[in-house]
Amino acid sequence: MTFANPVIPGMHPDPSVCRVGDDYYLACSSFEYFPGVPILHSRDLIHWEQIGNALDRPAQLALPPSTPSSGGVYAPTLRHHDGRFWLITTNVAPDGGTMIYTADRAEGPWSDPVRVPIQGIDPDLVWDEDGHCWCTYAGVWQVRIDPREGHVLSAPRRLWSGAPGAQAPEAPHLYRIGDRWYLLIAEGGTERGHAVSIARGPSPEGPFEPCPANPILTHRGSNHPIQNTGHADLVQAPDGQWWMVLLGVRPGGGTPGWHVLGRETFLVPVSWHDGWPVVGDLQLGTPAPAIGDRDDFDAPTLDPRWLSIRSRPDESWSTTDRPGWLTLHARDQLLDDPGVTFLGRRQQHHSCTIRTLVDGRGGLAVRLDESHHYAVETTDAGVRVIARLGSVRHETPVLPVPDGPVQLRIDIVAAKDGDGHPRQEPDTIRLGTETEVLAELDGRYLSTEVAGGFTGRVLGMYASTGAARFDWFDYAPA
Ligand code: 6LW
Repeated sequence: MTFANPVIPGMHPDPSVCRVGDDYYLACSSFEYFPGVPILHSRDLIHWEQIGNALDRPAQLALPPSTPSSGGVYAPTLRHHDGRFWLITTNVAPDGGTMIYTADRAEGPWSDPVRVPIQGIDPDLVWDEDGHCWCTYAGVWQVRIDPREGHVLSAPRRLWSGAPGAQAPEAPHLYRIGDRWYLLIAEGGTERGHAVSIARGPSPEGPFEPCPANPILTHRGSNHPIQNTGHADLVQAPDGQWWMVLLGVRPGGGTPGWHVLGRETFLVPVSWHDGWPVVGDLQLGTPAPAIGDRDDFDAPTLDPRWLSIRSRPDESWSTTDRPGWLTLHARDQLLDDPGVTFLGRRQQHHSCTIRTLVDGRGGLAVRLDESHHYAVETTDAGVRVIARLGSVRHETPVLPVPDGPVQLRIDIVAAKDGDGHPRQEPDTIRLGTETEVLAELDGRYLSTEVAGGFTGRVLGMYASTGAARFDWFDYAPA
C-alpha cells in the first residue's frame, strides 16, 4: 500500500489510535488550545477527517489564563471497550490532572471528566481478560483502576525503566497480542533523540523482557527528512496487518534545523518475527495534490478544526450577529496576552496563503505562542504588521486604507526541498493586504526549535478592539 506521510499533517502530536470494525479513530494532544483533543476518523489509516473534539465544554477542560503555552492537555490514549469509547489524558494546567472521558460515539458528545488520582503524564488504559482495567503512565508506572469512578485499586508499581541507558520512558501503551502482553514506550525525549522501544511479558503486570532490537524505531543521529520519531501506538487492520502511528517532524535548515508545522502524525507498517514487532521503512512518499479550504461562516456552529486559545466564551464569538460573518468580540487586545479572542487552524503545508475580509479592529496571524507570532491587523487609521519574537516587538508604520472592510493576506513561502533532502533556507512570511505587502519576515523564528514547547504554527483571525467581523477565511496550499 503506497501512501504519503505525514498522514495527518500539521500539529497532531502524540497520536493514539483504535479500531472499531472497519473504522479507525485517532486522538492527539492539544495543549493550550480549546476545544481540546481533536478526534479524527479514517477507513484506511491514510485519509483522515476531523470529526470533533473530545473536550469542547468548559466543564471538561479548564485552561485558566495562567496556563502557559504548550501547557494544558498532554498526550491522550483513545480506546474502545464494552461498546464505549474511552479517553484518558492529562491536563497539566493548574487544577488539572489525569481525567477519563467516555462517549457512545467518537464524534461525541463526550462525558464530563472522571478524575484519576495518579501523578504522571501519558496515561494508557487497557483491560485484561478478567475485566480488570490497568492504567500505565510515564516512568513507566502502573496502577489498577476502576475507570468508571476513577478509583485507584492498587499501589503504583514500576513496570519498566526502558531500554538500557534510556532516558524518559514515556508514552506507554499496553496490548494483549496472542498469548503475550506487549508494552510499547517512547524514550529519549520528544526532540531529535526520540525513539520507540518495546518489551513483552506474560501478564499486564509483567515481568517484561525488552526486545533485543530496541529501539525498534528511531531516526536519531541520521539526516532522515523525518525526525523526532516516537510516541507511537499500534493497531491491527481487519486483514491482520499491523500498523504503527507515531509523531515526527519535518525539519528544514540542516542539523538540527527547525520545524514549523509542529509534531505531525505518521504511519508505518509493522510485521512480526519471533514474537517481536519489526517496524517497516518510514518514508515521506509522494504527497497527493494539496487542496485548500474556505469557511464562509454560514453555519450557526463552528467547524471542529477551529481552535481558540485557552477558552471560547459563548459571548466572544458569533456567526449569527451578522449572518454569514464570523464576529469576534475582543477581550484582551494583543496576541501577546493569554485571553485574546482568536480563531485559528493548524498550518498543514509548508507553503500556503491565508486570506480574510475583516470589518472592524482585527487581524490575521501566524501564531506559535504569545511570544512568537507575526500578524497583519487593522487600526483606526489603516493596516499595520506586528512581529513579536521573544522580548522584541516590532510594528510597521500604518498603511492608510479606504474605510470599510479590508482584505488581509499572509503568504508563507517555503524554499523547495532539494531532491528529497530537506530545504535549507527558511520560509518567507509576507504580510499585508490583497494589494500591498507591508512586511516580509523570516519564518525560522516561528519554529518550535526557536520558541520551544510542543506545538506548531496555528493560522487565524483575532479581534483586537471591540467587535471584529470576518466574512470568510481562505486557506490555500501553494
Ligand atoms: C507528551 C510526552 C512528551 O505528553 O511530550 O516529550 C509531551 N514527551 O510524551 C507533550 O507532547
